[in-house]
Amino acid sequence: MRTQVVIVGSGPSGLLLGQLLTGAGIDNVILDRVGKGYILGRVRAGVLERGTVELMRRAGADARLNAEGLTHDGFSIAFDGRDHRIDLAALTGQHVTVYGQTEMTRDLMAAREAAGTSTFHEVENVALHGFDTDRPYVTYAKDGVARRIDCDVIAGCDGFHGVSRRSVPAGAMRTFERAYPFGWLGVLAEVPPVSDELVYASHERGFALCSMRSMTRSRYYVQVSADERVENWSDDRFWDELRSRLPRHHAEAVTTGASFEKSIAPLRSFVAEPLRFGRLFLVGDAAHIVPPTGAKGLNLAASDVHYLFDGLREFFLDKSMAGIGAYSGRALARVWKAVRFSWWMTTLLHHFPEGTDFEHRIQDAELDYLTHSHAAATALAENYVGLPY
Ligand code: FAS
Ligand code: PHB
Repeated sequence: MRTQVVIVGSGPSGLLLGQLLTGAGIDNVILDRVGKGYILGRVRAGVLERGTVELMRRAGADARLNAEGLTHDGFSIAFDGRDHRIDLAALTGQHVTVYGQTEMTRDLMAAREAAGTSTFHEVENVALHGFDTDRPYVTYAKDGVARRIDCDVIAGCDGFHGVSRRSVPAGAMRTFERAYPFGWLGVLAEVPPVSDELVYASHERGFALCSMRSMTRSRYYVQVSADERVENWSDDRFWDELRSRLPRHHAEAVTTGASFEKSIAPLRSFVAEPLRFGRLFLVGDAAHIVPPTGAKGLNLAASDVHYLFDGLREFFLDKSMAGIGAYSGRALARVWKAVRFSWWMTTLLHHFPEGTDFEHRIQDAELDYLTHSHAAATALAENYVGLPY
């Protein structure tokens, strides 16, 4: 088999890139090691930047997003028993859209199927070859049969644990990492959210986040230790702990109910440099990971796709290498600013058990500054809505 671009990974990165390439008449194939059901069963991001929404429009996959996505003009930071609203619209003239990554992925899968473009799910042993030449190819197995796809470019959209980054020769890549001493225990429940905007709560017992997927489906998180196990958390224990970390008026307004998804996500910051290795390009979580505090992971995957698609369109349609040559530098410049913001917001809002009294006072001073300075709130707001591409 031959195609122009092999995309490894059918998550948001791979599907978004595939749709843009198809729309530009650039042939592509997606490979994923799991099935559609497994991908759609993963619960992840919930907040989309304007750039991500625009890419969904360009991908022809924004109909449901426009109909069901919730426009949010602000969010609150709660501490010391009070709420402090960050007015995104007044501070930046922009808003964010609350729409689950699962639904975004579902829409992109439907658009890809409508376009009749190939995705091979439940493949095994994907291996990347010859990407240091101009004749790369990918091998894999499907139903026990070995297969090969010759191509011009490989897009590694296969997430943090994928094969693409691992295929880069030793010494050709630098990585930068910080692990946090805690994770997020998240639940999904068919109950109305406690507020019509998100509430990020900082408390000495730990961080909590009140989010949503709709006005009837809530998404809540509490900070837990890095070694915590989800089986230690009944629904009752979760609701009690969540309410203990919220200001009274929110705690009393929480509608509890049976969770239908409950999982713990570790928190880490990670960046690989560079993002290009000959004809192999790393995209999204294959290249970088951020703690979800700033709602940047999915949105960074989208901006990577924007830069790479620009480059591939020049490469295939204008026969120019300039765009693919600039991809890594352009993408990493935005990645590092989002990594900084996600680290800053995580450090600001979480409780560090090993933290010194000095560090706890600095957190208090940062929150005080943030909620009394227009400049500080504007800096937070412009990062939260998403810096320009
Ligand atoms: P993905 O990991 O989504 O997709 C990679 C795909 O590649 C998968 O389908 C996988 O099956 C496939 N793959 C892997 N290895 C392969 C191989 N060897 N061969 C073939 N296929 C392979 N971001 C936010 O903005 N806000 C959040 O609240 C948030 N919460 C998160 C919670 C959790 C638990 C996790 C893990 C992440 C969260 N994120 C959040 C970040 C998340 O949304 C990612 O940024 C987003 O999924 C990135 O998309 P992709 O780069 O497509 O990677
Ligand atoms: C979510 O709804 O899953 C969500 C929202 C905002 C975040 C992180 C997660 O910062």
